[in-house]
Order: sequence, then C-alpha cells, then structure tokens
Amino acid sequence: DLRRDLAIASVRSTIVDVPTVRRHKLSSLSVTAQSYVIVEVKLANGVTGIGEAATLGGPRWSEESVESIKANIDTYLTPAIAGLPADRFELIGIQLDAAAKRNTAAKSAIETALMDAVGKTLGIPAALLLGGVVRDRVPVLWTLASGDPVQEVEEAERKIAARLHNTFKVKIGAEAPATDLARLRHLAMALEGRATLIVDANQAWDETTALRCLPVLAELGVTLVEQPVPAWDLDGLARLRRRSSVPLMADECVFSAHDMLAVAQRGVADVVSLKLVKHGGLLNTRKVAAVAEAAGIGLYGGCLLESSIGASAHLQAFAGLRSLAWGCEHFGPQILTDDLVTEPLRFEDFHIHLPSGPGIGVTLDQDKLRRYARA
Ligand code: MUC
Ligand code: MG
Repeated sequence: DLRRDLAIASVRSTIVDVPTVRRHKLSSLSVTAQSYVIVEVKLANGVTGIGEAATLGGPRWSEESVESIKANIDTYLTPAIAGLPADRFELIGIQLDAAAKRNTAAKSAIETALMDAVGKTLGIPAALLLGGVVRDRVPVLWTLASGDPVQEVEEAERKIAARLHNTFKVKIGAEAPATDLARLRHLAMALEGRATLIVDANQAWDETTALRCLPVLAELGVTLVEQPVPAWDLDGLARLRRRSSVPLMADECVFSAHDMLAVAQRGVADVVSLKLVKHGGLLNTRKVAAVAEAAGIGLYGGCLLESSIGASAHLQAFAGLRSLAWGCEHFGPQILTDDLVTEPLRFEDFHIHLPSGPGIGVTLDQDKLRRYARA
C-alpha cells in the first residue's frame, strides 16, 4: 500500500562547496565559496527526494556549520525517523525535535527532502501539500556585498540592464559606520531613480550607533533596514523602531515561532525575514509567517545564499502565503559559478519563478554533486 511504500528507507548527506562569482562580505564573515549539506532521502517505493541546508562562513552566521549539520543528521536525526512514513511531516517534526535541540538547518534539509519525495511520488508540487499556490513568481532582489562601491555600481548596472534585479540589499557593518554611509551615498547617487536600496547590518551596530545612522539611511532613500543590532537586543530594536522613519526588519532575532511572538508582542520590527534554515523547515516557516500575519508584521522571503535546491524549497513555502509584500532575495543560484540541478531556476523581469515540477520542482545533478562534494 501507499503508506508502506512511503517508508523512509535511507538518508544520505553530502557536504558540498560551490565557488561564488566574487567575494561576498557580511559584517562578521566573508566567503568565496558557499557550503551546503545536500540531503537525499530514499523511500521504500524507490523515489528519492532532495533537500539542502545552507550555512554562511562556517558557524558564524548562526551556530550550525556544514560539519555539525552532517554529523547531527547522520548520528541523531536519521535514526530518529528511519522507517517512518515520509508523508507524516508533523509527526516526523516531533521526532526530530526530540532527537536534537535546535539544529534547524539540518531539520529543514530533511523535511524538504521528505516533501520532495512525497510530492514526486504523488506527482504534485510541495506547495500543494502546504495549501496550494497564490503566486508562481516572486520579486527578487540582488545583494551588493563586495564592499567596493565602484564594483557594486557596475554590478548593479549589469543587473538592471539585464532586467534581473532593480532592488538591491547592501551588506553593511564590516566597516566603520562612516565608511558604510559614504559607500551607500555613492550607491544611492549612482542608482538614483533606477533602483531601490535596502541594507542589512547583520547585528553589527549597537543602539546608539543605529540611532545616529538611521536618519542618514532615511535621507539616502533606504527603504528597509535589516537587523541593525544584535539578535538578543529586542528592546533596543523596539526603541529604534519607535524613532525610525525607515521600516526595520528582523532576521537573526527570529528563528522559532516563539521568537516571532516575542518580536510581535514587544513591537520590535515592521517586517520579518523568513528562512528555512532558521525556522527548521517549510511547515515551521508557515507557522512563523502566521504569527507575523496575526501581528500585522510584513513578510520578506529571506535566504542564506541557497542553490537552486534550497531556493526552490523556499519558493514552495512562499508560493502559498496570502501576502509576501516585501518580495524575496533568492539570488543564490546566480551568485554561484555553477548550479547543482539539471535545470536552473528561471530569473526574468525582476522575478524568480516557482518551478512547475513535482516535489520542490528541481532535479539534483549527480555529476555536479560529485564534482563539488568535499573529499
Ligand atoms: C542575511 O543575513 O540576510 C542573505 C543575503 C546575503 O547576502 O546574506 C544573507 C544572510
Ligand atoms: Mg540578514
């Protein structure tokens, strides 16, 4: 019968390192290759599903690294779900949470692979398992993060000319505030009237620095400021929000639905960045989104520079949201020198398109997996 066919037969995890087209610099880290754990779950019926756990600069962006993700999947998470019917997503979530605290990126890669395998078995997209599609494309921005304003204007010009991106997220916080503000002024002037700018400080500032810089960002026309202060400083962010004319976005301070509730109750943010690696899967991402929706907080489709595998998993989760007013940032597939799937995702007219196939909608290229697998 179908249920026995859907039994989880095996889980394989592979660390890959894929070079990026240029150095990507955040406040506290810098990468020239992106590291993922690719998860392949095989069902008793012979169908394989895939998922991806992204990281940024080892355990620097959050506490998970590809090494810890692979170790915890192989040692603790796989034994907890072996043999279970793959379509019991919520039950499997309970088992995964009992087997390991947090480890949300690892759990997300597993849940993605399960939804992919079940979707591929039934011939339906993962988005249908989550309630169906509201949109089949999402506005997608590009992130400027070389730190060199001349290079960044050139890069932005190329993206605008190709009609790929006209909203840009500028990564700040690696340099002194004055240097970052000068860089932003350069970008704002060069791209005036042709692009929208948002910024992400990745927790680099303290409250007083942010208080000093926010009016300048407003004057430069920046439309959204992401995680200016440390993730722990919810009260500081709430105070800044009351004094800022620019909307503020929560990123590193919202992992769980409980975090989202605290952010909502304390008036911490106007917008939240949704990411599978933070929330621990597609189902949990929708739960975090529901808490935000209930509080009138806007939704933004965040990323951790995922390949087409992780990006399409996010699109499956984003496709059914009633509103995704702030668009998304799944430019990841475009910043890699190569992709891991047989057919790349479609970027067109400033949007990224939901792939139409079953499961998460993309197919793992085994040659690429072998090529980029860590020895
Ligand atoms: C983050 O903090 O938002 C997303 C885009 C990017 O360049 O870095 C990530 C992580
Ligand atoms: Mg961020």
